[in-house]
Amino acid sequence: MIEYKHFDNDFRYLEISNASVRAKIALQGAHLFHYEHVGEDPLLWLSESSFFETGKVIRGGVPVCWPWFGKHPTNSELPQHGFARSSVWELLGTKEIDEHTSEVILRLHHSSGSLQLWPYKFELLLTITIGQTLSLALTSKNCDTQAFEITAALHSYFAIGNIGNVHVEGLAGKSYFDKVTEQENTQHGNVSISNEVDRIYLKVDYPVSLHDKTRTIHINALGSSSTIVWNPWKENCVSMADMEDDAYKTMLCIEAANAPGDALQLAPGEEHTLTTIISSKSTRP
Ligand code: TA6
Repeated sequence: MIEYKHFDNDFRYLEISNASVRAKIALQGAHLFHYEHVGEDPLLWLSESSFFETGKVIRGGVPVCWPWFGKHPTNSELPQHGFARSSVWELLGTKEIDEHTSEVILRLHHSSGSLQLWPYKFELLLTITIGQTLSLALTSKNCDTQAFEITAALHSYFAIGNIGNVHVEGLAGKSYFDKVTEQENTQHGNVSISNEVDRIYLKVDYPVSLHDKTRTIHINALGSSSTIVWNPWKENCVSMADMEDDAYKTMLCIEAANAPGDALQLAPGEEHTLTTIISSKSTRP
């Protein structure tokens, strides 16, 4: 079943439930902010103090960062991670594929507002397939008469038991840009987190796996060769209005991306799809 819902302030979202999963998608940002297998803990992390307000970004789930990832390369006054996550998308269609799988397709295209921030005509489609496996496929199409460059990320926040007990497998030997130290580095072994981590790994061979005490989450991707790993750690959480002070303990972002260093050029009429495919396996004895 797929239903339209809204919060008291009229902030609209879709609630999806089928035999296997429950999910919620805000129309603002085409933002999947809840996903859980029936009877299990949510797979995606959502901040207890997230905003659900027009124009404010939801903290958690899967924000769509587009058409630039991170700070705008030349104009620091433009919004971090682009405008797709704070724009209201149009619901293009929904489908019950089978009793365990639902599909939602959302669309964003250029408007007078977007052209002021980014001077190109585009169409963006996000197809979210909600089943035992979760997939998000973001198709960017150049509808302009000139080529443009984009960077993008499906900025997935994963829910974990405790940051001290998790590690990320699949990035060993990969080069990364460390945004905390602003240095290039190479990953040795698995990634464990014991302080602020904000890294862009390049030329990644998916899948990347997040091992927690009671489950392993596999993150696969297509049309992506970079992965971001982010945990803000304590001081940054304290300074953020939409994160509890200790929120860093229960979340980790692992993001399929076309990050700076892996930017895409799209010629007029050309399109590209960035997909992340997420599955999990319980490791409870
Ligand atoms: O993906 C990691 C990152 O780019 C970090 O640098 C951090 O700022 C994070 O995203 C969250 O950004 P936001 O704009 O949502 O606060």
